[in-house]
Amino acid sequence: MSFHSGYIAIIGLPNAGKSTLLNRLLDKELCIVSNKPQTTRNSILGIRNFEDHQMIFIDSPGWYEGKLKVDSFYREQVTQTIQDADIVIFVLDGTQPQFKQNKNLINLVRSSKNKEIILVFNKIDRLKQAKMIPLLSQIAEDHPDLSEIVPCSARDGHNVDVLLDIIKSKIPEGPELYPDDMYTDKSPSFLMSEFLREAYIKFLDEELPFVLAVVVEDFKDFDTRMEFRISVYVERAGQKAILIGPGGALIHQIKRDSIMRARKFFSKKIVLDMWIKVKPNWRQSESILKQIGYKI
Ligand SMILES: Nc1nc2c(ncn2[C@@H]2O[C@H](COP(=O)(O)OP(=O)(O)OP(=O)(O)O)[C@@H](O)[C@H]2O)c(=O)[nH]1
Ligand SMILES: [Mg+2]
Repeated sequence: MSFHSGYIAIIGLPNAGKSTLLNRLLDKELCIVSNKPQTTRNSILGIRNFEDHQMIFIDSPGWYEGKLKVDSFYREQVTQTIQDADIVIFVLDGTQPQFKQNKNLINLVRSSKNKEIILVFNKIDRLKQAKMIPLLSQIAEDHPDLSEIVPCSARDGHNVDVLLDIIKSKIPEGPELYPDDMYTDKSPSFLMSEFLREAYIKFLDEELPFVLAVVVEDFKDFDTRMEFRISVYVERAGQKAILIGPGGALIHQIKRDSIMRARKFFSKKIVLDMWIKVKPNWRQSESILKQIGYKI
């Protein structure tokens, strides 16, 4: 029996539902999700093992044409993700299917040769059939280079099994690329910092979650317990005060939420020692981005 394996990139605009879809495809809450755009900052591998094939999904940051140093870092991650892939899943928010904003990203995918491109038309739970069908035929007509168009709901899982079958039929023959007990390339430290960011995005208003960086300074893994020492960087002292909250209320809430999430994910007791620190303009400075763990 031959074995099949391949890399499957998941790309699209911010908030399209890429990370929700990846979690569905993996059947695991690996990636953080929120109703605010620009939640994902790093490309993350999620590996799903079957008897005769291995699917290696790559979640990526939403494509955003912002001017900050950090925005070009995110775009670079998307470009790299596409290059690394055998198959590209382009996730389109079906409730806002604007192709104008997707134009540069579509061109980027087109310029990478020899890849199967699957368009996932997502969030169909929020769409009426009658509205969807003409939209889908228009997309098929305008984009003849698409291998498949799959209407899906990443949130409720509708058609995700169909998508898995399509992916399976397209992954090339190849060896097992990762050990069969491995489900991601990311360390527990990385995942813990993501769970913290997810909690901050949930509890803070629009802007603030995006000016913070979570860095794990120390991590210890025991049989039944994980210990993390973490710094959270913000740009100004006023922001630090907000993150701590009156009488430390917010910091306690964030800790409680992310500890619960991590405990469920790792099935271990979680000990979290967390400090908020100020580093002015970290998003603009290459050296600070490097210092806090962004590889540029
Ligand atoms: N109704 C509905 N909502 C969805 C669906 N898929 C994702 N969402 C919601 O859309 C929002 C964005 O989801 P994410 O998975 O974080 O989107 P993303 O594309 O990874 O976003 P970035 O990481 O910011 O680029 C969240 O509120 C999700 O719950 C879907 O199929 N239906
Ligand atoms: Mg995401």
